[in-house]
Amino acid sequence: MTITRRAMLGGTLGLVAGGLTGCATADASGSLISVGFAQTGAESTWRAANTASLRKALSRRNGFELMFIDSQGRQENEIAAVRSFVTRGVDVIVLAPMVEGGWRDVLEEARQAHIPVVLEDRGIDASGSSLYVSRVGDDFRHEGALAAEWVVATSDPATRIVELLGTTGSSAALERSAGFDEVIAGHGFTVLDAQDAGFTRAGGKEVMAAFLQKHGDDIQLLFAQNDDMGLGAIQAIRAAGLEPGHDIRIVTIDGTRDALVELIAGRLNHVVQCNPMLGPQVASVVRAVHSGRPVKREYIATDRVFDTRAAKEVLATWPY
Ligand code: GZL
Repeated sequence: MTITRRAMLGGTLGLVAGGLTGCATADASGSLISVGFAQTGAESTWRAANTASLRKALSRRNGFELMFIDSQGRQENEIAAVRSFVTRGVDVIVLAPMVEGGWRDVLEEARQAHIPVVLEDRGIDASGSSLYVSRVGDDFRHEGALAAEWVVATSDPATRIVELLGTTGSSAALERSAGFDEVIAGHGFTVLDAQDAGFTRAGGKEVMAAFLQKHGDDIQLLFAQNDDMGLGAIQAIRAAGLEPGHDIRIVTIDGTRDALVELIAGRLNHVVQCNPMLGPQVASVVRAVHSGRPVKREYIATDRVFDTRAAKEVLATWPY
C-alpha cells in the first residue's frame, strides 16, 4: 500500500484560503454576513459531523447569520431551499449538492440575483461549473484509489469483491468508484456485485444481506463507500454466521470513530479518511467572497488512511 504525501500530512484540513484564518466578528459595515446553507440531510455519522462543523464555523459569534435547511435526502427539497435563500436575499449560499445533476436552473436564479454560491463537500457536473464560485471538499477519486491500493497490496488477485455504493449520481459515489476501479483494473479481481445502499447503516445492512443471500460464501471482500454502510454490513455478515474482517474482509471510507473502533476490534480491515470538518475553510471562503476578495476554485481537505495501529493511536482524541 502506498502511503501518499496526503496521508503523511495527517487528517487536519489546512486553512488555505490566502491566509484567511481565525475568527472574525461582523463584516466591515458591522453587520453579520447572512448565509443560507442547504445540507443533503442526516444520512450518516459523517454528515452529522459535517453539519456540526459548518454550524460552529458559521456562527453569530464568528460574524454570520446562518439559515440552515436539512433537505431530508431529497434533491427537490434542496432545490427549494436554495430558491428560498434567493427569495430571502442572503449574502452567500452554501450548498452540499446531493447529486451532480439538476442544479442549472436554480443556480442560474442565484446568479441573476447576484448571490454567490459556494459548494461544500460534493460537486456538481461540469456543465454547472460557472454557477458557483468555489468548492470546499475532499478528493473522492483519491479516496477510492487509496481503498483499492490496500486491496491490491493485501489480497490474492482472484479475490471476489462486492461493493456498497453511495447515493446514485452523487459525486462522492461516482468518483470513489472511478478511483477504485482504476486501481484494481488488470489484477484479476472479480466484482460480483455493486449496489447503491444510500450511505446509510440500514441500507448497508439490507443490501449486504441480499448479497449474502445471492452470492453466499463466494464473497471474500467488501468495499463500502462509507463507514455507515460498512457498519450495517457487519450486522448482516454476523447474522449470516460469518466473521466480518475474517471470512469477509472490509474496507470503508470516512474515518468515523465508530469505524475506528471496529477496525481495532478486527471487524473492519482498513479505513480511508474523508474529512468532514470543512466548516473553518467554508467560513473563510464565504468571508472572502462577501468581501470581494479572490478565492481558489477548489479547497481540498487532506485525508489519510487507517490500519489497526493508526486507529489505536488517534482514537482517544478523534474529533468525529
Ligand atoms: C463524502 C460525503 C459522503 C460521506 C458519507 O464527502 O459526501 O456522504 O462519505 C455521506 O458518509 O453521507
